Amino acid sequence: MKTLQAGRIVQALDSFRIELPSWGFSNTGTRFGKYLQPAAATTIDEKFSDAQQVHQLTGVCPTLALHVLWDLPGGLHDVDRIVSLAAKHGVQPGSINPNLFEDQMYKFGSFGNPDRTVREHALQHTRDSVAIARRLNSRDIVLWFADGSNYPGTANIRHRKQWFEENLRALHTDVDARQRLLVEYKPFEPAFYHTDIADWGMALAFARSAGPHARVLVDTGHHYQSQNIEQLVAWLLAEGMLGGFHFNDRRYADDDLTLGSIDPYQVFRIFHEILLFEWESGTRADIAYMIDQSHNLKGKIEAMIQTVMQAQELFAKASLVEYETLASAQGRCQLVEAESVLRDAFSTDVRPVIQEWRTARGLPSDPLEAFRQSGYLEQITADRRGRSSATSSYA
Ligand code: AFD
Ligand code: MN
Ligand code: MN
Repeated sequence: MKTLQAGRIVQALDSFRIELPSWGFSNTGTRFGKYLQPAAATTIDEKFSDAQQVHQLTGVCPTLALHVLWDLPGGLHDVDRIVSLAAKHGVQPGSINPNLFEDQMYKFGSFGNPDRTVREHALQHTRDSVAIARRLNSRDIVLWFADGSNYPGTANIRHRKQWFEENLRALHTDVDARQRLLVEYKPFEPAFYHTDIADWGMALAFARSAGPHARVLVDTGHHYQSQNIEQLVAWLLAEGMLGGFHFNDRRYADDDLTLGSIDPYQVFRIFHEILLFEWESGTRADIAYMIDQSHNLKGKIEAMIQTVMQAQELFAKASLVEYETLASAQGRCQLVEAESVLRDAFSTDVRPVIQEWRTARGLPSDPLEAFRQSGYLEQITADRRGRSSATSSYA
């Protein structure tokens, strides 16, 4: 590999950070049941401890996304505990995720519920979440709604749109200059006829309507089959409205599979659009890279390390695209030449340089192998055995 290429990989790796999800360390399941893992985290302390392992072994996961009802059941009263856990484990609180889908009152929706009192309750929960974020110095509040309907004729789609706009605008007045509302979209599940924020266009419209501190969050598992995700990423970048990602992969639906396990080239193309935008604009895109996975079958920590390593590898590959060569070939409509610029970068084995990058920073060259050798899994399995319970669908 040429020295210049290695230098670009090092620069890319130095800039790349990815957030861990607290819910990725605890037992979860599908609607058909859960396979309990004895080593799964059952407390927020254990979630921080597991996140610490991943960060110490990879060096690029300094923050942990928190789910308000699961990680701060006491709301603002739990903030001091989170602060002390963050100091103890060396991982800071990351994005704050309100829970607008588990409470029985949300049966017919949260922000989109026809009952004004439910909408007001949901708004208050998100306001509490903004306050928690401010106390924790967390910038992003991630808004994902399960709201929708299962049958034609059971919901007034335009009324629900208006109720969302009203609540999002009201919530936005609570957000201070340092914070952001990230509006996430998902085409279906759990609603199967319509979802109130079903695609990136609806999320974009809601974010714009809410106010200047709202952006769109792209969950890579939340798209229809064969949707061109990098195209909408390029649009959101051009519009200055891309807030961040929830990374996972999908084969059929919102499967929360390991990033890049099904289509690594798509993840590379997403990273390419971002890095090309940064090269052309001469600016750093202000994007929150976050993992959203909670494996039912893979080992929780092993799968998290695997995702981080995959993300680094694909980001490093994307950093090798020769932009001048690409622009020239595109300008001359030399299709094979232009396509080959991307394919050459994607085909480059960047792992040796990544291993050197890790070693040079005092990190294990193979974080997965280091984790397997560390004895941490055996230790927590013994400590936690019997405590995992089929509590919540996600917690
Ligand atoms: C589920 C939802 C959505 C949300 C995540 C965390 O589909 O992706 O961001 O839970 O709340 O995966
Ligand atoms: Mn998500
Ligand atoms: Mn999801």
